[in-house]
Amino acid sequence: MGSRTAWLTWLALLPSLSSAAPAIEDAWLRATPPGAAMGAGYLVIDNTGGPDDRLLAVAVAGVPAVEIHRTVIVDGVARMRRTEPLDVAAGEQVVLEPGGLHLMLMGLTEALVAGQEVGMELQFESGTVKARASIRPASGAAHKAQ
Ligand SMILES: [Cu+2]
Repeated sequence: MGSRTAWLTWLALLPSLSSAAPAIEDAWLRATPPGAAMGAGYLVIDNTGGPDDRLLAVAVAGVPAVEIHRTVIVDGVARMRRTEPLDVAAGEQVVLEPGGLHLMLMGLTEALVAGQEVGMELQFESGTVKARASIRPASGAAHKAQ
């Protein structure tokens, strides 16, 4: 009984450690051909258990610069807008997927090879979340848009 009470007290004192950071699901990067300087990444930010949050920055191992972009259609032409910070409202899932929100990977010096995995860090206002992203072949619908 004593240890259980202590544990609950500790949780009450440190709520941010137990529930604040969103979860990252299904993170993946699109494979790139040799010599490509840019790539794209996608994932789902699950904030169903947390308060309002914002994604401030993303780092991907081996990638010099990462931006958060949103693809918008302007006069029938797809354009990308930088979208930082990215609002992640309480109780919401924010989906980064081809044709919409995405991570723009810039300054690539090596190809992203399908089948490999890389580590990434997502810096939220509530803290930093680590995730693993798989690299998937650039095929099918992925060709249509960033
Ligand atoms: Cu982009």
